Amino acid sequence: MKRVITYGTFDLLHWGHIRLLKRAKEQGDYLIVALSADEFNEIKGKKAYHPYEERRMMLEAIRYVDLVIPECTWGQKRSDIIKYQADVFLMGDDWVNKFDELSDICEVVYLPRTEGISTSKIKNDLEINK
Ligand code: C2G
Repeated sequence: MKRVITYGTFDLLHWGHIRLLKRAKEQGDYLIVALSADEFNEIKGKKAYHPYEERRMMLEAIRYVDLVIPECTWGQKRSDIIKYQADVFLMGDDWVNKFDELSDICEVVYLPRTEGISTSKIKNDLEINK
């Protein structure tokens, strides 16, 4: 059982997120998503449109996702990987090299982001066309 873990806010869930989760699941057999809590988003300087519970419910409805846990701090990744016995830590490549220090305890994988879609693009496009 190869276990993969990934982190994010996943706000205004879109096809770029889904492609990331699909490819993440393809790296193993079990996918854990550490979902940014609302309080952590404040630390990240992000204000999610959907609160944590709704973002969690939407992620849990995705066939590629096996478990959703809260992400509350930047520093929890190492203990999460140990606690959940993750074999692969995976992020989109906007984070490339940012988490390489985790490579002593798991495989670190960065996948190409999906071009042409993002939560901020959705917000901007809706603002322009309203
Ligand atoms: N993503 C992607 N393609 C997009 C948009 C997002 O592949 N068009 C990926 C990101 O690279 C990330 C995941 O989808 O791996 C979630 O994206 P966000 O919700 O924007 O996550 P982020 O705010 O980057 O949070 O501790 C890490 C942070 O929690 C990551």
